[in-house]
Order: sequence, then structure tokens, then C-alpha cells
Amino acid sequence: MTNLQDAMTGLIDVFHSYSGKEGDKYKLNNQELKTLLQEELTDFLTASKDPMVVEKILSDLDENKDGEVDFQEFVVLVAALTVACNDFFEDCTKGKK
Ligand SMILES: [Ca+2]
Ligand SMILES: [Ca+2]
Repeated sequence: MTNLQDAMTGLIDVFHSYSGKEGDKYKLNNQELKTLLQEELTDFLTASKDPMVVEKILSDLDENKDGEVDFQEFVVLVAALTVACNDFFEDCTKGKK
């Protein structure tokens, strides 16, 4: 596996390990999204002092307005965060695997 394929598979794995917890297996509801953000994007969530951040992220991401985040919508978040990381936190991927 190449690094990029590894990253893509990892992204899919992470999404499904959270989306499968409750309700629709292929979508993240509010609680699943919150757990994913808390466990996988801890630094990002800590950096944001806004207690409503999860609700805001959910409503921003939920393009088709079904109240849940599907994989396509999730990828938009990851892509946006990756760009932000690259721009502002050059060392944010150091020490993480
Ligand atoms: Ca679900
Ligand atoms: Ca949606």
C-alpha cells in the first residue's frame, strides 16, 4: 500500500467505525459525529473554544439537510481540515500515525 492509499483506507475505516454505532450504518448522526471529533480530532476540538462547534460542523456539513453526515459530506470536512493543517500547522501531523 502506498501512503495515500493507506490514508484513504484509514479515512474509510474511521468513518465506518463511528457511523456504525447507531441508526444508519452509513451516516454519522450528531452523537456519532461528536464522538468521532472528540476521539479522532482532539486537537482540533480543543483549539476551538466554541461549545457549539459540533452542532455548527454538523449543520455546515449536512448539505442534503437530512440531519446526518454521510461519507461524502465527511470527506469535505477532512479535506478542509487537511488544507488548514497544511497552511497553518506544518507540524500537526508529526508524531501521529
Ligand atoms: Ca450511524
Ligand atoms: Ca447529510
